[in-house]
Amino acid sequence: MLPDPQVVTISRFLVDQERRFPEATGAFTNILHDIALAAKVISREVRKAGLVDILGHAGLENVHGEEVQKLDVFANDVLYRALDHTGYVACLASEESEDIIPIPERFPAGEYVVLYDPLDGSSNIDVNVSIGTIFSIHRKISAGERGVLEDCLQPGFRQLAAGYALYGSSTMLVYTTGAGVHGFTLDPSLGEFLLSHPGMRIPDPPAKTYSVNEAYYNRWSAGQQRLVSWLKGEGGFGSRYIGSLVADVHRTLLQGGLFMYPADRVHPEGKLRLLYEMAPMAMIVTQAGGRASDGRGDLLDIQPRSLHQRTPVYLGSPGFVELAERYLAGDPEV
Ligand code: AHM
Ligand code: MG
Repeated sequence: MLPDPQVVTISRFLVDQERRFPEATGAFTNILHDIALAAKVISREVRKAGLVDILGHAGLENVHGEEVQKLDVFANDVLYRALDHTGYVACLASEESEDIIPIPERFPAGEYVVLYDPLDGSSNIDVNVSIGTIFSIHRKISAGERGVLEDCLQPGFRQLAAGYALYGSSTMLVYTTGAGVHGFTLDPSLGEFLLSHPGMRIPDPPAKTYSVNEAYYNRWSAGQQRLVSWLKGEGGFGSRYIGSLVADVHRTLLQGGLFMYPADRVHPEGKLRLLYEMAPMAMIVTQAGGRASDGRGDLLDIQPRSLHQRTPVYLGSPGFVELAERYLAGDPEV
């Protein structure tokens, strides 16, 4: 069947959105466009991941005598090469790189900073479970021509845009620029992201679902233990945990619920990264009518101190996040 010509591609959607802001320079639209292209390239490679056994392993040569890259290294490279030369970006930061990634001197630098986790959950690749790419965009705040660390260490509420690509049973791109959350599904035959989820909102009433790695129960604080005992007991909640952040957040966005990665004895700061993972997810969820907290207050308010800082996270339907905060604070009323 032919696609309906009235379907909206991501390119058209981005241009239409830009027209609504007469002062926009187009730089921002171009960055989002470049990220969407990178997501398509990564998706194409992820779809081939199951074939590595017959085509060749990372670090080895494949049957064509070409070096095979690990997928997370590949994804990191694709994003870098999609963004480094365009003149729109001041500097980059990736979960895969220890320091900020400067724009090479031979290319012009721009006004925006892009932070990303190129392939989150990559340990899930071998078992054919969904994985994803996460990104966050800030405006450069330092005075120099090129971006510096300070430009990357901005609190989440200053993000101009955030999004993720989910390589699931379909590939989706979900993003926000602070005017709602919009989701696009990749039509592999057209090679286009098509608008499939305009104006995403966390449903109310939400699914009564909690999502946490409960194997860590014995490492948790008493408040965290009481919270989960209540959820699955009196609260009547069900449980869903994929162990792949983008997929767990995506489900929470579509169905509601409470996703948690708490601090525990082994991960005193939590496991997930503030800048590459949680600040962007927090912006998306908040824009969709939900909340994201570090267990004490809004995650978007945290002032980062370092690039790879971790944070505990409680994210999803606002009432559930507030309940979690009350348990963690030892509120005797809950
Ligand atoms: P990674 O950065 O090593 O890929 O780990 C990130 C992943 C997330 O996708 C997921 O939410 C979390 O780790 C799961 O951790 P755990 O196995 O401790 O439950
Ligand atoms: Mg990650």
